[in-house]
Amino acid sequence: MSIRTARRSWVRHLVTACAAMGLLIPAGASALAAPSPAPAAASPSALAAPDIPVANVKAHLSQLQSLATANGGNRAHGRPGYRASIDYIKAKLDAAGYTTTLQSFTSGGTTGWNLIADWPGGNPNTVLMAGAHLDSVTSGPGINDNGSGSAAVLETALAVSRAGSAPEQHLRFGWWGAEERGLVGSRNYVSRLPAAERAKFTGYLNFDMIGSPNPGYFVYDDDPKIEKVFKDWYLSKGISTEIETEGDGRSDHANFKNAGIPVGGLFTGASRTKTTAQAQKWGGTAGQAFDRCYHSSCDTTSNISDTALDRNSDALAHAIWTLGVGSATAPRTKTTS
Ligand code: DTR
Ligand code: CA
Ligand code: ZN
Ligand code: ZN
Repeated sequence: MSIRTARRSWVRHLVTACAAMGLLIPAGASALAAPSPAPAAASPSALAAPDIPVANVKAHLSQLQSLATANGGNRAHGRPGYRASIDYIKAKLDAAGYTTTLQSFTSGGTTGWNLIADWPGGNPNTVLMAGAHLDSVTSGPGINDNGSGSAAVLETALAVSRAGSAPEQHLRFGWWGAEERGLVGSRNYVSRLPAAERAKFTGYLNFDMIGSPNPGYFVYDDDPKIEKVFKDWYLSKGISTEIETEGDGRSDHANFKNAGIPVGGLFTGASRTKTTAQAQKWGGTAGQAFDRCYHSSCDTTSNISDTALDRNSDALAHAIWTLGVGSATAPRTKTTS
């Protein structure tokens, strides 16, 4: 649904509702009827994010698993499984009304791609971006690392489309190539951003490993405002969090941070071991790695905590709605993507 159509349907919905409450004089009624006093203008408040159906996120993971299986068991840079992953996500976004761009680069003598998706509308001078690396290591399908982040970002982008949002800020989503080769794709993207474009970014949110099977709930502490949005959401769900300390410079947000862009994100842990204290507050198994299949062939769809994936997908959507959609009015939610 285009934004204009969505706005018209929202206005029709509003008019019908107001007429039902006697706040409008329906066409044909006596113009002399004393109209009820106009309601106090509702102060704009941030719209609540929709729930992100974890079943939808898992369906994307199943697709990524199938693409790895059909292409030598991985989705690594320079391998057919990676380009197949890009094509899958791009097709979903094109069908949902996004403006998508494939950005190519070279790493190790082979071509890689970033996929950038812009949601039409929003203030072009304020850009909020969420991203995840889509490539896996060569040794496995990379479902937690990082199908989890890629699928959650995709489903949140589809939720923006389903809601027909007319966000305050311009929303952009990105899937990076060759992260496992040293944050190559995101570095290429940031380096090609003109300074004037970089200045428009209000934030970059990174999601790399957000469904670890023995999960921790770690929040990046790079930007206090973004960090607070995530921590407050978890607090509201009664879930404690810890500051992410393992990843400085170890994922794609580093390139945005180095360019002076506020960054944040979520992480559920990799090869480090969960402590007894952490197991007491988060559940799971103390003395075991957060993800014992990190960078291994067993990083398959069986290597995911549905609870962690669901929580982090919802936290991602909450951050997008809080930081980017803002108080913009949203038309009636569509039922299909
Ligand atoms: N760079 C990720 C794994 C990783 C390890 N520590 C962190 C901390 C925060 C984000 C990601 C990571 C990878 O191997 O793809
Ligand atoms: Ca959910
Ligand atoms: Zn990795
Ligand atoms: Zn990763």
